[in-house]
Amino acid sequence: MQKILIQNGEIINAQKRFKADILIKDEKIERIEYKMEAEADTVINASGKLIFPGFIDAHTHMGIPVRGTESADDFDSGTIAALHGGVTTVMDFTVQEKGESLVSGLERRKKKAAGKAHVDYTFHCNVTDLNDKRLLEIPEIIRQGVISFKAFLAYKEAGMQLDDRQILELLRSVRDAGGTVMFHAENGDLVEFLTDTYLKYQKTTAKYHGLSRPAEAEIEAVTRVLTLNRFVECPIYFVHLSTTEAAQLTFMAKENGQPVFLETCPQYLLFEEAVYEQENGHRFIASPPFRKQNDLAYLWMALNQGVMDVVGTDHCPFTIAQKDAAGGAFHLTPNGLDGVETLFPLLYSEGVKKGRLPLRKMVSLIAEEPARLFGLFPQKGIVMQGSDADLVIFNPEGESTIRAKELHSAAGWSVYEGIQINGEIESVMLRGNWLLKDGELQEENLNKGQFIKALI
Ligand code: DUC
Ligand code: ZN
Ligand code: ZN
Repeated sequence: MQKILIQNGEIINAQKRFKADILIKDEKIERIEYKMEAEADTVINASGKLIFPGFIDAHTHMGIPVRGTESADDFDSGTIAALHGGVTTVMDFTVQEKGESLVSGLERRKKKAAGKAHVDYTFHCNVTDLNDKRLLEIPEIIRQGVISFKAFLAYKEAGMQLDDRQILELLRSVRDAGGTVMFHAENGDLVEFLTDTYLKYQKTTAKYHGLSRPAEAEIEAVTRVLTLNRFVECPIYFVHLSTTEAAQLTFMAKENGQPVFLETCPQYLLFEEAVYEQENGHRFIASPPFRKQNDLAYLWMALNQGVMDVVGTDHCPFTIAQKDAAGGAFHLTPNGLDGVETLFPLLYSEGVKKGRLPLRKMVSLIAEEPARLFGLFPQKGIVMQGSDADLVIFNPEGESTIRAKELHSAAGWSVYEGIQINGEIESVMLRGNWLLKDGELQEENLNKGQFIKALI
């Protein structure tokens, strides 16, 4: 493979920023040095540019079944979107059918991504049908390079919800095997009860999506998991936290020494519940729903102060036709939004540029920390000698506006339409191959995404 030398850029890692040249060979960063003397086949001048480690979206759902339909992006369109947003690794989820083994679910998911993905990928293992046989498979899944297991405290109607005994068993088995349990934390019985109550009175508009999934559903679920886990002490990770109280509770548990890690998503930092009362509010349906202004402010503060560990997107978009198919009825509209392409642009523009998030903290949230928590560090998540040459070259000058017609999701629209963005991603490299070069997609390097094994 050819040697590439990138000169004069400023490297932004989570721990430090510095000016240095980067020499790339055989998919790896061979050397980093200030004003390097080196032979190279190609020399790139990155003067005035910021160089980030390839970003990691720790939470995507490419082509999954939701409420009778399938999320619009598969691993092809979804990772084309990812690379345009500087995301060079996506962490997606397996789908376990009723009665299916975890190993079989992982195999099927791997087949869906193989040869289609344009960025690297890993999986978290969904555990939706749990019994003793499934528990015995956990060490084998970890041997196969998948070290995180996801439990749902909601989605009873879809047969995905685990009860408390199952959660305890899962926590113990995963702890013993060296993994992490992730939680979708909403009290599914409360959600089901409130949903049925609203439906009884024909209350089906999008507003009732929020009302049927109140803050208390998240707070109770988080409290329960933290309580149960006191008896096990398995590393746990809450996905898409949306409320002040849940973030505070998890942070207190962290301070008390529980191995607990927290994620939120851009949609919970940017949208309020009032969105559901706008025209076509049902198109913004995602679970958990959006909250109140004070929650948004708290979540930004939590990012800034290190209360949150990761920002993932929960990328799970649907076309307008899919979103509208149930005539706006909240309980039938597929839940999920686009996100993977706008993860970095939104955090940079809404966070860093608005003084709500330090630049290196942003890199921690969407590169180093997800790599560390999910067993990819230092292969991924940092610009360092010996790491994979996954790089984002970013020009901080200029401004633009998010336009769905310029995005790459197959959904064809975006909840982020019209938001102002600072700077521009110029080039993106995956293991030494340019995916995007000076804004141009490099067709010859597509379909090279690989399954990356995570290590405990
Ligand atoms: N929430 C969503 O909005 N979509 C997919 C899955 C989830 O938990
Ligand atoms: Zn979820
Ligand atoms: Zn999700």
